[in-house]
Amino acid sequence: MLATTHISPKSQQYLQLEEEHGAHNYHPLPVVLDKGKGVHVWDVDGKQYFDFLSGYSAVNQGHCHPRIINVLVQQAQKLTLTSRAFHNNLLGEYAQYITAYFGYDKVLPMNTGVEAVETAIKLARRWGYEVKGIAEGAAKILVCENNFHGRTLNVISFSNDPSSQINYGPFMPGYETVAYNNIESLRTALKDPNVAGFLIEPIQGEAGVVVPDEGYLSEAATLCREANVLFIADEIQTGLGRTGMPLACDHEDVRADIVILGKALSGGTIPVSAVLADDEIMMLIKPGQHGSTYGGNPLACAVAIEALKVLKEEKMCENAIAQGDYFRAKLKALNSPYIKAVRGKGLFTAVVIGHDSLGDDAAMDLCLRMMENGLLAKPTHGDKIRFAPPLVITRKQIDECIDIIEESLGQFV
Ligand code: IF1
Repeated sequence: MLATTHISPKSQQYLQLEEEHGAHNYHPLPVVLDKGKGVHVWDVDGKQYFDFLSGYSAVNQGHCHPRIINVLVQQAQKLTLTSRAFHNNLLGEYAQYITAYFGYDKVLPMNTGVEAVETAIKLARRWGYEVKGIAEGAAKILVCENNFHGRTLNVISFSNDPSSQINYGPFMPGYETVAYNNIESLRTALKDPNVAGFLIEPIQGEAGVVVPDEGYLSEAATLCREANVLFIADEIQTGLGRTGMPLACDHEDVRADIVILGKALSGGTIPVSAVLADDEIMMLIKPGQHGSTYGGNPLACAVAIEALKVLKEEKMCENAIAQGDYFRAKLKALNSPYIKAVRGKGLFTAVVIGHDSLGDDAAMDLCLRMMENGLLAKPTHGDKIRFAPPLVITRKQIDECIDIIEESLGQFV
């Protein structure tokens, strides 16, 4: 049974406005936030919370990081958008910085994560026809079961989550699903000579922080190379320090043919995404064959450079590993009968909640109790709760959060 939550009159006013005038395409926790700083957010009544969702890993650097906000404000007062009809003074500097940062020849700048996913799929198909020699219109992209790559019609075409797909058809052809973390399933699918690319989340986020077996990513990359198929890593949620490395693929020294970035690329300020690839792939898109109004705008370029600098200079990857390992160890040490599993890498953790005495809404019930106790997290797919605080969290703050989680579990009935 869901915990009863107290919603203040002030919060109620905001919820009412959303309810009346906004589309009902989400069901958020009943909390209204109006301030964020570092690992904390505050609601309209001034109550402080630890943010353990981080905007779905868009706020890795912490809310309103001073250096990123300063660059945002400075650039916003100079030049925000030129369109790509003209050059601007920051795109070249940004392209040089991010390609050197990750070790690729070129970057194609976009805005939202799904736009970058769409871009990567177009690149892979284009490569399939013009380099691999697949017959026009026959190119296939392999995707994983329980994937999440965004919500455009093309991308939901290869989702197997009914809530993402139902009554949105007809869907785009050219996709084949393989089992995640299953080398034999991939090996079989790669026998098809029309396969151009394999699109994968190095750790599946929405599916509940599903970490593949050690070695899976590197073996999958090897099979793709042997089959002359592009390995496409969607690092929108797993990248930029979340798992303790610049890219989650780095844990296995896998160099994807195409890397997709988003979310924390702007430190949670404005939508900035990017596709990285070498010339053999990236130069297949000629002038006028792809783009977007805001892609590569000077404001995004300035913010993204600073967001990347901050990650490195403040050693957020190292902190993600240290604090993430500590957090999971402390969670397991609770020995709670309600925690069935704890998994993750870096500061990307999920727990599976369940017990005979609990109903199906146990994960949401626990999230509501944690909210009352000062920590915000949200269930994903029923019984899993994702715990992903900003990468600036300290050990002391982890201890405070473990206490909140323990107290909330203790209130479970
Ligand atoms: C929502 C979660 C969902 C992503 C990966 C691409 C995108 C995402 C691996 C698209 C976006 C967001 C979307 C947001 C909630 C959140 C999410 F997985 F992070 F929890 F939905 F599954 N690849 N994930 O995680 O990026 O276009 O949104 O910038 O749609 O509810 P986007």
